[in-house]
Parts: sequence; structure tokens; C-alpha cells
Amino acid sequence: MLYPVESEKREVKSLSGIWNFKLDTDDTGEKDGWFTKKLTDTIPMPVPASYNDITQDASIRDHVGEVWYETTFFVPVSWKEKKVFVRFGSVSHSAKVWLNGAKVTSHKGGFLPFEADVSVFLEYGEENRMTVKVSNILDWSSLPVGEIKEWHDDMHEKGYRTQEYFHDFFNFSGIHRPVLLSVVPKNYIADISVKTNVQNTDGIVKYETAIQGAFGTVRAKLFDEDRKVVAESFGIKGQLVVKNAKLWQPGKSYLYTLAIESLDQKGEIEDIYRLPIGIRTVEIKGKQFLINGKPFYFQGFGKHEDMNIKGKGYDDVMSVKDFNLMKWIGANSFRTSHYPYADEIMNLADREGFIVIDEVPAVGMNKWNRDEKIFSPERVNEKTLAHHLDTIGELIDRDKNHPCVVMWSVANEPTSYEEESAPYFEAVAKHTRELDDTRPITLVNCSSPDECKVAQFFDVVCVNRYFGWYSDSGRLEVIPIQLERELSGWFDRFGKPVILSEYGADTIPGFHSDPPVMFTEEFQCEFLRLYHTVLDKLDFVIGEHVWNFADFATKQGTTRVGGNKKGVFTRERQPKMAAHFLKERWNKKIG
Ligand code: BDP
Repeated sequence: MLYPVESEKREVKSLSGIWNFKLDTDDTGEKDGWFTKKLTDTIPMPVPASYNDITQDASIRDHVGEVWYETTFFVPVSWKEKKVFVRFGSVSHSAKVWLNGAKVTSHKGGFLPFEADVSVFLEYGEENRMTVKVSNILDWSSLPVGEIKEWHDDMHEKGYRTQEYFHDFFNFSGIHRPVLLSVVPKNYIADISVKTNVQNTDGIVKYETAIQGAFGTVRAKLFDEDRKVVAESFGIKGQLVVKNAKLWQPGKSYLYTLAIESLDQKGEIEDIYRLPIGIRTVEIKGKQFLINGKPFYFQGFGKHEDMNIKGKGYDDVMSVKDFNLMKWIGANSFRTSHYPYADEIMNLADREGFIVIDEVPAVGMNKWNRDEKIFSPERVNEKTLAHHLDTIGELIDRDKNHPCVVMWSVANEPTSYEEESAPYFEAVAKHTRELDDTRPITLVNCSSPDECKVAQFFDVVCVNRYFGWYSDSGRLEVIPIQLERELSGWFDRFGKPVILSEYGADTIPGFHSDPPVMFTEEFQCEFLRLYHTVLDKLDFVIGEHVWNFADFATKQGTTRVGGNKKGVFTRERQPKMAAHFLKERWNKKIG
């Protein structure tokens, strides 16, 4: 799927702004035909943003079920000669869209884009009304998984229901990413796929395009950053060779521009799309993760899309700030825990030379103190698997051309010690490899090396560990012995490189204690330091991702005081003591 960009043949119109919004308290709006006319009794709601923290109304913040959004816009008559798509960056977690009362599309999955050709539904030269029904329900067939609990007891009002979920971030909901109208020629470039390689000093760029409608031929031109053409080819697929290619490298991005032109029978340009690409290779050799043939050590974070008021709404300001903080601290990479991030963030990672482990929203497939089986017909089952495979397909379709993405992560902390998880993840791994044979794959584990049934299907072992926090709480002295045993256990059994993909301690800024106690800034620093003593000894460890980049919102609960406080930065993006500690370590390591 191509990100909508402008060119001399294409236009993009943003529908961001203040939309009309309304709760659907009993989910009857569709039956009652709310999409057929202008919504009544609405309140203003910004798009993109989560709706939860915008108003002063807890029933909106905690709403379970459907809500409605509506906006109006004009399109010029000249667009009649074109094709017009509407593209939602993401809507959490499912959406149905109507234009002028006609259904145009629906989508399930809250963290990936979807688009629809709306050309035939538009009123050209007139006002158009778009209505969107959004549901934030999570169940065992969605990702993340969740469960609706109906309370049938005399302690709760009749009909009381809650959304139960088993992951540790707030179920922010709404239209989270930009809504764009993308206007393209009638015959247009529908997709481009690029795979790069390096031979001696030459960069090899294999491209493949998909054109909708009639066309004569396709021309591919590759420009360097000085806008000089460095290679050219004809055909819907082909190969470009760049002499003395400048490689896209961690911390040192170099982006070529691949301009794909579709030409009509007379040789006139009908459509043109410019795709930034990076030439680089990724490979695993023994204990090492090689980028452009050089061993790469992941240092950085598991992050979240999360901020005050906007929730998970995409924000350019926050996005650039986060990259600046990551550069300041000496991070070179991050994982899109626990769902794909906005296209705009991936574009920035390409531009800034950040390395990304790209994760699907398969999170919550765990027990959280329940003793039922998770991989079973009642919970994670064939339906979940089908949606999981679709989601991986959508992710790869969206992100396949990003040089920043070096590995796909197919899940976070499932109960991978259950026998039934093995065929499930074998299918997931196989599907992922079929869709992309250029990147390694991983699953983020929290099972033990002895019990895990799935790590053999993946290329890298990612493991999350909280010794001294959730177990032996406050006992820092256990960290070295337990961590070394654990990590060595993974390597000894599976023989694959290991990334410590989460480790961290909740920390309240301004809390101090010496000797350190839990929740203080001293504790967070000492905790990280002790983990590092082990990581630095083990040559099969290829990375450390601290949990978390910044404090973030979670659902309310007795173990969360105003959210998860394991951030190295506060939710407002100010450094805790540990940020200075990591800055010192990581800037040395990178240099
Ligand atoms: C890990 C989860 C992460 C949580 C973290 C924590 O992967 O989502 O936020 O624990 O408890 O198990 O802080």
C-alpha cells in the first residue's frame, strides 16, 4: 500500500480537523440509520486523536462499544477526471465508513491503514458528508485480544459491561491517524515493492510495480539526494544498479528517491509516484545481527504511541520530539511495542536512520492470573489466527519498503509454553516468511527457555525480563545471577542471538533513596546498571531495549499509579535520572 503523497499527477487533501462526534450508548445507531443524514446532538471532536481524554465526561473516556464521527468537505469538479481514495491511517479498533449515506468500506484492526475508492460516491463541486462508525471492542478474534464481561449480579446495574483486556496500555479509541483524500489519475500506480542488495560497492535495487488500468510502459528512475539520476530502467519490474552506492546506515540515513512513472501508449506520463528508499542489507550470521555486513547492537527502547490529552492520536510535534530525545540519549533503535506505529513515524525513522523492530498488535495472549488455557477453542483460536495472518499481511504490505524496518515481531508475550501455541506460531512464522524473505523474524517471549515451544520458528530470541521487580521485588542483588542464567538458557537451547527486549522499573520522578528502594530514581539507575553488567559479558546478546521510553497510560488498577511509570522520560518527555545514566552508556557505545 502506497502512502498518499503529492506529485505533479497526484493530490492529497487532509480531512484532519474538528469533526462531529456522538456516543452510541446501546450500539443501535447503524440500525437506526444514523449514516443516512446529518448526525444530531453531536459534540466537537478533533481528528486525529483518541476521544477518551478530550472531554470532562468519564462515560466517554470509559465507553465500551460504538461511537460516531462525521465531517463534511468539498471536492472540485476537476476531480471527476480522476480517482479519489479516502485513506484512514488507523481507526481503533474497527470502522465502517459511509459517504453521503452510501457504505464505502469497513475495516477491522486498530493500528493499520485502510483505504477505499470513493470516486463514485462523491458529489463533485458540492458538499460531501462522511460518517464513520467506530467500535473499540476487543474480543478473542481481534488484536489485541480482549473480552467483554457482562456483569449479571446484584452488585452492578442491569446491562453493566466492561471491556477486559490483558495488555498494559490504555484502550485508547477513535480515529487515531490522519484521514486523507488521495487523488490519482484514472490509470494509476497502485503499488511499488522494493528489495535492495549490495554487491561489492554497487547497490542493487529490485523493484516491482502494480498498475491499475491501461498503460503503455513503466519507467523507473533513481535519484540521489542531490536529485541526480543514478540509474534508470523500463518495465513493471526490473533492477537498478547504483555504482558506488551510498548505503542507508544506522544513524546515518541516505535516501534515494525511486520515481516510478507509468506511461500511456503515446509515451506520455500518466502517473508518477516518488518513493524514498534506502539501500541496505540485513542478515543474521551465527551470533550476530548484520546490517550492511557489520554487526549491529540494538540499544534503545520499547515505546508507545501515547501522550497527554491526545492519547494515541498522531502528532507531528510529539513524533519529532521523541526522535530528538532518542538521538540525545544515544539510542539507535526501537520496537513498535505493541502495535504498528503511524506511517509518519516510520517515515521519520527512515529519514533519521533509526532501526525498527516492527510489531503487530498480538498482545494480551497471556494469563494475567487466570488459569485457563489461552491457545484453545474458547480464546486464541482459528479465528484469531486468521486475523493475525491478515494483520501481518497488512503490516508487511504497508512497511515492506522501509529501510528502517529490519525485523518483524509477530507477538508480545504469548503463553508460548502451551503446546497449542506451537502450531499457531509455526503458521504465523511461515506466513511472515512467505510474505517477506528479506527480513528476520522474532517473537517477544516471556516464557522460560526450558518451556518455550516456539522460539525455534524464529531467527532472534527477544525476551522480556523483570528480575528484581515483579519477582524478588526490590532485591537488586538477584539480578546478575538470574539474568545470566536466563539469557544463557535461551542461547544454549536455541543457539540464536538474543535481545533483551524489555527490562525496567517503575520510577516516580523526584523520589529518591540511598540505598535505593523501588520507585526511586536511584533504584531505576542501579537496576539498569546491574542488567548491563550481564549484557556486556554475553557475546550472543545483540541488544538492549529498556522498558519504556516514556511513562504511559494504562487502565486503572492497584499496581498502576497514574499509569505505567517505567519511562526513562516522563509522559511529558522530561528526563528522569536514568536518562542521564543511559545517555552516558549509549553515547559511548555508539561512538
Ligand atoms: C511486560 C509487557 C509490557 C508491560 C510491562 C510492565 O510486555 O507491555 O507494560 O511488562 O509490566 O510484560 O511494565
